[in-house]
Amino acid sequence: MSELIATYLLHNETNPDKKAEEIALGLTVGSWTNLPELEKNQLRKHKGRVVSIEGIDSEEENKTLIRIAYPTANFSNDLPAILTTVFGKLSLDGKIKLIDLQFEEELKRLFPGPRFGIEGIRKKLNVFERPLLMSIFKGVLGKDLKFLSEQLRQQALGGVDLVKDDEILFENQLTPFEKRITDGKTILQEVYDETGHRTLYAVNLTGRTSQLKDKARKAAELGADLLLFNVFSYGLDVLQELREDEEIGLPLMAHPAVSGALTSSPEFGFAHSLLLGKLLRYAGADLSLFPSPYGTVALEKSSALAIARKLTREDGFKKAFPVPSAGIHPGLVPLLIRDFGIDSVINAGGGVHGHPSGARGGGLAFRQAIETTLQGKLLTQGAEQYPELKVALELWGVPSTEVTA
Ligand code: 1AE
Repeated sequence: MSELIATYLLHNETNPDKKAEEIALGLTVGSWTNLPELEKNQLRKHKGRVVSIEGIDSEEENKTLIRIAYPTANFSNDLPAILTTVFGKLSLDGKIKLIDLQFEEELKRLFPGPRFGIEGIRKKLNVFERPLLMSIFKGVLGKDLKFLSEQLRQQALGGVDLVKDDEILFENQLTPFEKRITDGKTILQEVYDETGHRTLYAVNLTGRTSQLKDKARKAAELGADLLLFNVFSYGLDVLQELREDEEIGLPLMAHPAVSGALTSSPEFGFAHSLLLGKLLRYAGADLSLFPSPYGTVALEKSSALAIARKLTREDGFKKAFPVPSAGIHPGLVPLLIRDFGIDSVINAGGGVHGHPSGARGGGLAFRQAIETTLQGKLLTQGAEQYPELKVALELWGVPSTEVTA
């Protein structure tokens, strides 16, 4: 019998064995024990199974990891059905966190995974030997296309590989979706003709769910490079729908907006690595943004690394880019490369636009920080060679324990 195994973390559960059995029963056949023999036999193949119960040593708290196997016959092959089965009512039932889901091969094959993945995005850019650099439009609400175009040009001239919309830029009259794509293409082509540097633009796909596919298809028709998507404002299955649509066929960049409400508690919700790592990858994200351990909105290092692992380990799908973000400046580059390796994207908004020489200077400072780090040098050494990096380090500093990657 094919099964999906869910791992949960229980806090201060006085009788974990009983709780585990209640979950295995309650989330599947419910009142199985009280039914006549014939019905019991029919229901047996649908009952959940307690796989393991494991106490975790902790001085302050009593924690238990339990694993429950759910027959795949209980649900249809989609994430809404799977999540409702393994964490539907249960998510409301006390201190319980869903840590992981283990899919058997047969079930896993029904999910698409990234269309392009790390390799496909790298091929589009022809950049293979370093982390990619991404910047974010900032301060664009209420601004027109002329403003956006100039900001895009400056970012591209700074040598960034990707520019993404701010996730809070929605459909509006001053910078409509379709014009952002077409004008953006013109600017980026001009920069490419001038400098030979290719930058791709991720446009924010927003609006009502019923209109997303048409909008995304139009984006593809207009030659958009990538789509940015606020997955957790919509749902993982909406991401999967976009991924599976052959007329769209664009790389998908998943923004973590709203996900903190689902992941941040140590006692409730989903593990970061499950939601922002494994499930985003299964549903088809090519890039996943999440807070790095170092910036303004920081994640615990172990959580950030666990997300990256789920995005990049061998799992039968293409690998997706980890994008540790939020409050990133050039001084943090060595730490990011040390922790996330070269198959990651360094992503910054304020750290690019806040550079005293503007977005071009900000982009250059990041590229210089990456180059210096990959040469095995300290940033302070790079600053002797590169004025943009020197200014950035003076402004934002270098972590007190400077590292080479
Ligand atoms: C975790 C997402 C980060 C993000 O989307 C964003 O806009 C960051 O901006 P900065 O780099 O913190 O200015």
